[in-house]
Amino acid sequence: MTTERTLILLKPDAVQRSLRGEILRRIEAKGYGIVALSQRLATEDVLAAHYAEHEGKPFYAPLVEYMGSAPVVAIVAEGERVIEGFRSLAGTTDPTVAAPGTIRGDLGRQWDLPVIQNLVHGSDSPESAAREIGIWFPELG
Ligand code: IDP
Ligand code: MG
Repeated sequence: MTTERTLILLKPDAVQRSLRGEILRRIEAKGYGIVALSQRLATEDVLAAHYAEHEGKPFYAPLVEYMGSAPVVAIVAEGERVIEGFRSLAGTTDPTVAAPGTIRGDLGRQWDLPVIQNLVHGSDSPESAAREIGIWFPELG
């Protein structure tokens, strides 16, 4: 068994639309554990570190602006292959084409903006997870 951890963010649109409970329900129903959870207004420094891989892309500035525009909920979840498993629960990046049954496919809708408001972030590899958990929850490092 490969128990691992991932960093999940409930983005500002999820918080503003009161979808925290619905999204957490899906994470818990899948059987993942919640190791840490906190709602906060992310600083520009945290967002710049978190999204460093996207610097220079056309959606980078609107992405950082959107993520800092209202509180997010940062979560560390744990479980067998949770990194891959949460990405599967979340669905593909664009909610319009994300499969029904996924968080983005069932609940996401805003795509016609400079940045895709797609409710959640999930780490995409063990290396990203370790790096992102260090940014959002340095005390867990
Ligand atoms: P992911 O969240 O599915 O891993 P990434 O490619 O890592 O997708 O992009 C990070 C975030 O940047 C996305 O979740 C979305 O909010 C935004 N984004 C990605 N690609 C685009 C785009 O082409 N236009 C606008 N926003 C985008
Ligand atoms: Mg990504």
